[in-house]
Amino acid sequence: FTVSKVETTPFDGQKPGTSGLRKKVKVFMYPNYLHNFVQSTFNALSDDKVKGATIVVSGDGRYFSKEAIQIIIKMAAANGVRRVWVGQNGLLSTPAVSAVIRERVGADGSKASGAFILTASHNPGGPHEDFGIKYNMENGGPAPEAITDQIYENTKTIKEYFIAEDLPDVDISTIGVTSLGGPEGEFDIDVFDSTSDYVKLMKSIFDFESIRKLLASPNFTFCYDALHGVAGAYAKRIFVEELGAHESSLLNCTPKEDFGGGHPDPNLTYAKELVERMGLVKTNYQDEPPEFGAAADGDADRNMILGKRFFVTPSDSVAIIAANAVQAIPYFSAGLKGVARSMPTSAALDVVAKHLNLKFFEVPTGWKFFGNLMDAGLCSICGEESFGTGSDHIREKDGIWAVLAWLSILAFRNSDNLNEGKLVTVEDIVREHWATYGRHFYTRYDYENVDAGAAKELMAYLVNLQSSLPDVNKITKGIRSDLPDIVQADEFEYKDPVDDSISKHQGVRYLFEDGSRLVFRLSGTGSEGATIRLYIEQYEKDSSKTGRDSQEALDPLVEVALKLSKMEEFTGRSAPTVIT
Ligand code: VG1
Ligand code: CO
Repeated sequence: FTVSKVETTPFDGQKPGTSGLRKKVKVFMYPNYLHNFVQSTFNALSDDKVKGATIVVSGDGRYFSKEAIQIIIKMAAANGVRRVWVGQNGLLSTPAVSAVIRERVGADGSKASGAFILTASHNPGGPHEDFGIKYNMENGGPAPEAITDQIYENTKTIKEYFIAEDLPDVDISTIGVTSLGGPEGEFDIDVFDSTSDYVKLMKSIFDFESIRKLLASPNFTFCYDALHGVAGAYAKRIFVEELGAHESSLLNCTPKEDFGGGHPDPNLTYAKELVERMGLVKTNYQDEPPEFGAAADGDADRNMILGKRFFVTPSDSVAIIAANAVQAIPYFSAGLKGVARSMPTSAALDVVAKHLNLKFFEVPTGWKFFGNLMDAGLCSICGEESFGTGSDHIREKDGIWAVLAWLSILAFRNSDNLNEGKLVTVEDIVREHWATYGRHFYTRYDYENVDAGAAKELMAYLVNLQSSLPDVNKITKGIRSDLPDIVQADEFEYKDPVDDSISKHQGVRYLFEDGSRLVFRLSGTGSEGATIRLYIEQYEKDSSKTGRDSQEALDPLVEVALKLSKMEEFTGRSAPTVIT
């Protein structure tokens, strides 16, 4: 093949958000739009990560992925990359990409130095929906802000990109290596099985035999919903082939380009079929709900954990995994190095860390901040309220891992009595946890696709308000006199303890004397307008009160949050789009 230098002009708005660049498919299809971003990424990387290097290109299989993969292969060849690794059919979950970067060794001993991940995660897919791209580094984690800032700078000044236009399209449906000659020598495209590296890693972390026994027990029933995302490919291999679950326990496990027209977001609103099956809403379902249910998002890094007629909040989930990991999961048997959560995630994990005397970190939203801690050996388990949970086995959150972690805890707790009558259920485990550590009532309100100007004004208003505690307290007492004082209000700022980098403006927080919190921030993953997220949390230590209904317990705080922020006045919305 030969290398062409193509002239181009910059596009506005190619700033990577919380997790890469996400836009409507039709935007990505503008001539040169994807090309500019990919070249800007290559230009932001040091030479050794491009010239002669091995990179991974794959994603959740959403609409436009196949075209994008061919373009990136041609641009990689033209930029001097030596090898491109592609999951079969272009499919790799986000956690599998991370695992492949860290674990896979090519036939010639090569290792990957990074990856383009093609996904917009939980955003819908299809010709009229979203596409996305992000770059992950040598450690398997998302590019740090220094790199994403540089990418953005490059997109603003880009004048040319390089592409091997005459390189034939590669058949990515067939496993095998294609070698082609270019001006700088050989260039390989290696199409490999999407699941095997990941499955091998999972087997090294968990005791598959004990999970297999749990799934085989007549007392235990199981259900997994991939919401038509890439998780389906892994669910079949792991839950059915390796662990013996019945094929009928899998819902929507064939990956589709448009996620069946749905919203591949594992929460109580969008994972409707699973929520019905698990008995969380009244339906015509006749069958007894399964004991355990879980769902994933489009790229399989998120998870929702459900028990029979029972929802586990993601903030509780990470705390419970951390509290049980050493006993229940072989990978952690030597102890945990530390734990971490994102700022808006509830403090359930903090209480576990204190009890178990573990190092603890609170980082801004987005997985990239956990990676530095893990690379420095400071953190083993971490999570976010947004249905993201993971550990230092990779540098991304990991939906299937979270399910295996819960199955391990259930297997461990039931190891003596599996076949005699009573099962220790998901609900039992959560209620016991609350009895020991107290409960963090938690809810998140999302106002999606709000006018961007109005969202900015609301945030500016809150930032300004936050600076005077007496004023804030005067207002809140006027709304609900029964609430405790707000003792601290600020804009969250994070100094990375490893590289001392500082991230500012990470959300406005109002902290109450009793540990309750209100947090406001703007989403960084949307593709249109702005999304305001409001996070509400209340801590209850009294075990006679931890069983209360969550919405009821949070009612006073919700009222204060909405009135204090003048939410309806600013946004014109009387209700959120989604509540999780
Ligand atoms: C959201 C979540 C955040 C998560 C991010 C990426 O970001 O709140 O916790 O890390 O999505 O997840 P934001 O900026 O929209 O609040 V994924 O599964 O979309 O890669
Ligand atoms: Co995701």
